[in-house]
Amino acid sequence: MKARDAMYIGGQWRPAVGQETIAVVNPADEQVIGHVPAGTAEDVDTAVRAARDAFAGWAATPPAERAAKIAELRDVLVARKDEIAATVTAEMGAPLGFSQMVHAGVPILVAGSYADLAATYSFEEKVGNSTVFLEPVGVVGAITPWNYPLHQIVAKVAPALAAGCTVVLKPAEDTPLTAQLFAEAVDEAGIPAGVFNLVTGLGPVAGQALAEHEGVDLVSFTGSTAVGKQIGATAGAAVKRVALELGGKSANVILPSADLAKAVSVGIANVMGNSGQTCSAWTRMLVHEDQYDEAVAIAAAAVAKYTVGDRVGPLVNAKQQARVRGYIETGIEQGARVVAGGPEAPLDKGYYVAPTVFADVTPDMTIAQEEIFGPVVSILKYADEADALRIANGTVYGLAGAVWAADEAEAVAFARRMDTGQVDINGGRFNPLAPFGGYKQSGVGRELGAHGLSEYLQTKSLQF
Ligand code: TXE
Repeated sequence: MKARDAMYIGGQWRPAVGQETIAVVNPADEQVIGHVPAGTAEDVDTAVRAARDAFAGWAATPPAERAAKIAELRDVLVARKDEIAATVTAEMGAPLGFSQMVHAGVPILVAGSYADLAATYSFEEKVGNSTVFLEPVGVVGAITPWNYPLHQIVAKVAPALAAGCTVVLKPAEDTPLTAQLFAEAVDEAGIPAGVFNLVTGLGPVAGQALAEHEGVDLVSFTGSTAVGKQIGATAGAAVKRVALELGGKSANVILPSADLAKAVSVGIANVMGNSGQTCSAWTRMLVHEDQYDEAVAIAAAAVAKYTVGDRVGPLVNAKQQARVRGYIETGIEQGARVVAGGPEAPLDKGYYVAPTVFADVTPDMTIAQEEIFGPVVSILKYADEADALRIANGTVYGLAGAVWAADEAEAVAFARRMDTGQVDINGGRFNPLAPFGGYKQSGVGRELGAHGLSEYLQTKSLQF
């Protein structure tokens, strides 16, 4: 995918108002692979106007027709799957196999699920003597991160379009090529001009202008908790709808009855995938004290299989690499024991971090509290179930998690007491229809499935 020096607004590729550009870097070899426009508030304004102009027509388009367009978009994503995978790998570094399966594969499932939902969802309900209409909120400002460049876009744009909203997207500055490819796919699918618009640019410039724009009715943001709080405050002051998908520090709770070897090795795999740059990653492994040493040994053996460069890609940029290495150093300073990996960069070139496992981690340590966003697992010890629950719930986050037990009902009972939005029981299996989102500071609102669609709707009731 060759970088375009234009932005997709009102159904056309147009140059930005200013001359500034953003360099796109391949994190595996640190080479610049292209430049894209750094949009400004003026570009955002043009895009929001285009989305506003397109809104009435798209909102009035019958849901079945919107569904057909989303299905066409899904088909284009299928046809361009290899190109998507190669682009994601080039700009954020994930191994190609992972990009094909996850970065290109999952958005196809999600787009398909919204093609189905748009066709079947009840946009009208009867309640007593009232009819309730579920109407699109309006113009959506979508701000997305780089960790799952296409998934994060599709998880916002597909439900917004299904609901009848129009969208202005500001993707992460690290991964604009995937966003340009998505805009091409929207165009190819014949989605009407202005329904989807793309403005590339820096977060504090284009992102902030989009979040603050008066013509935006709903801001949907995925990214850091710090920026999410700021966007939530801005939206609150303007009485504007907001959806926030923020950080996580998810617990992988291995109850004593579980298959220990499986729970530990799947737990390691869960964090190593995407080099730990997953908001829902099970970064805290909780093991009963009687099984602790055995679990640490299994984890050490499991992580040894994750060779750097081959199975574990680089982090997205130098800043994230420095941040993660800093967390590893903090872990050591605070007394955690390195079982594998460590802070040294494993390769001379590329933003790599060694797959790292810490033992003897206590709940108050920084590495057990803050989101690291790298290939780093902390193994914590618990004395009994009450202790495990206290540790699991003992962070400001509540995005995801896992529970393992011989008896499913035992795992479910524990999961119900966790303050978190999604829990995998004995490994779980990805479900594109399952609502995803956070308790506590992990966010506001849900993505995916019917719950994700309802974020983009507002209700009007007529009494008879
Ligand atoms: O996030 P930012 P960064 C977490 C993770 C990571 C940390 C920092 O812990 O280490 O955040 O990552 C846009 N107004 N997550 O610095 O800055 C920005 O351009 C409006 C978790 O990359 O939040 C990008 O499009 N927008 C996470 C998006 O926000 C602004 C995924 C995310 O970037 C803005 C990514 C502003 N003032 C990071 N400043 C998850 N929940 O999956 C930045 N942006």
